[in-house]
Amino acid sequence: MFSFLKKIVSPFAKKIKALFSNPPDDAAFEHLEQILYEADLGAEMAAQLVDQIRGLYKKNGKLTSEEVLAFVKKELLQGLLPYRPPTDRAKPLVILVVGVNGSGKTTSLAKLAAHYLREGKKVLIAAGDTFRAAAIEQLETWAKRLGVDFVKSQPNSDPSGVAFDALAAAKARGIDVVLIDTAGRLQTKTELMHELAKVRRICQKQIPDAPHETLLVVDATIGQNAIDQAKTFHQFTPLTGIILTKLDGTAKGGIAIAIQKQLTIPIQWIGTGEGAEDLERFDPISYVNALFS
Ligand SMILES: Nc1nc2c(ncn2[C@@H]2O[C@H](COP(=O)(O)OP(=O)(O)O)[C@@H](O)[C@H]2O)c(=O)[nH]1
Ligand SMILES: [Mg+2]
Repeated sequence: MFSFLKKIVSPFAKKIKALFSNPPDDAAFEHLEQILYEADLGAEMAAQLVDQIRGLYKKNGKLTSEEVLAFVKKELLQGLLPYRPPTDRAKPLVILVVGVNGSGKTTSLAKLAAHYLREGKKVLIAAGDTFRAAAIEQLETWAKRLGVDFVKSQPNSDPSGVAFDALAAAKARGIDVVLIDTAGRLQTKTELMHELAKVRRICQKQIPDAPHETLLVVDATIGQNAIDQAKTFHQFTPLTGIILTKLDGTAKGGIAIAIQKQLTIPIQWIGTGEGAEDLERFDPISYVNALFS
């Protein structure tokens, strides 16, 4: 699990260990704060951890680097939500995928389709990103490649209409999982956020408790902005989970921990590449363990 971490984030533990192999001076503590900050744990958590470790050294000057590492690990694990598997009781299970432009929504949706296909489910994907013709084509290409049902409408049409048609088709065809793509939107554009709320309302006209999952796709490389994005999206369209993408392209794996410490929305999945297979379930506790393995 989380094998990609070995390549990119593991040096994190190694760096901390090296730093405390000799009794630390002020520069060592500053360096530690920088390492934690660069790993994207957030400025506040980084500063707090460093203060705590300074305190530990005051009490015991003979602290070993292993003990420092064990302390950091214990602190990171504290308060992390345990893994929550996605809902799978509803049929069809309706999953709405939201997020800003380029975060990896469409790719993640295709990865989810591949995941449910492997589970033997009948999958339908809906091209709710009606903003650009190219977005509809991108999803249609995935649908063909994966061999799943596909519902679209005209470019620039109302995305709620696509959602409505997709759920009607899913009910008629005995589909197990419906994945609805949406156009990228900045969380600061209120009218676009209201459009998402409308997509949800229209889904409920077909299936009263749909969407069962609303997943925010967040690019891990944007760092602490991820937290602001999640907070605002959550206000307009209650999120049940997060897909954190592009963890393969960043040494900042700490953002996953920062998100889980600051929000009560679980990261359900992480994206670790551009292929349909590059999606892993996220369990925060195993993740922290992997960071330190
Ligand atoms: N390396 C990497 N690239 C990703 C990942 N997820 C998406 N991408 C790439 O990010 C770009 C934008 O993805 P797309 O799904 O079109 O984003 P959307 O605008 O949110 O729908 C594409 O080039 C994807 O291949 C990931 O987990 N890792
Ligand atoms: Mg897209």
